Amino acid sequence: MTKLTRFGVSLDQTLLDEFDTYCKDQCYNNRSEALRDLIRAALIQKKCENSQGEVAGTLTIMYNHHESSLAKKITSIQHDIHHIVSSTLHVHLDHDNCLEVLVLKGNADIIKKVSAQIISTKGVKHGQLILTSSDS
Ligand code: NI
Repeated sequence: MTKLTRFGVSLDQTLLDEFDTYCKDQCYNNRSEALRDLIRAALIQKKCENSQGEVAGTLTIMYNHHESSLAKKITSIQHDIHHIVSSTLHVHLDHDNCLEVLVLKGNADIIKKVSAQIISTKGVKHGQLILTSSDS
């Protein structure tokens, strides 16, 4: 673990009150942990905006497997980027719908492009990409 450094932050009272409410709502026991997480989130977001950045992420999609050739299309896209798809989880949600979670690792730009391609495929009812990085 790296050395902890203390630093002072000046905030107006209203902003501090809002931050304390945020900390309470998010179940933080202290401001420091909440602030660390917010800083990490900002740094990860910055890294994910950089197309050269190496990131990891999960793409969650929900689709109706009865849709003509949809499952085949989604599998085909995944095979095109097999070096980026680390793992997949497929759950048969009910008679019609499938939930799929792809664990992706690699270039941020490619991950964002392919995720958008999958989410926008006709028949995909809902999809969301969450990016993260182990560097922050
Ligand atoms: Ni299924």
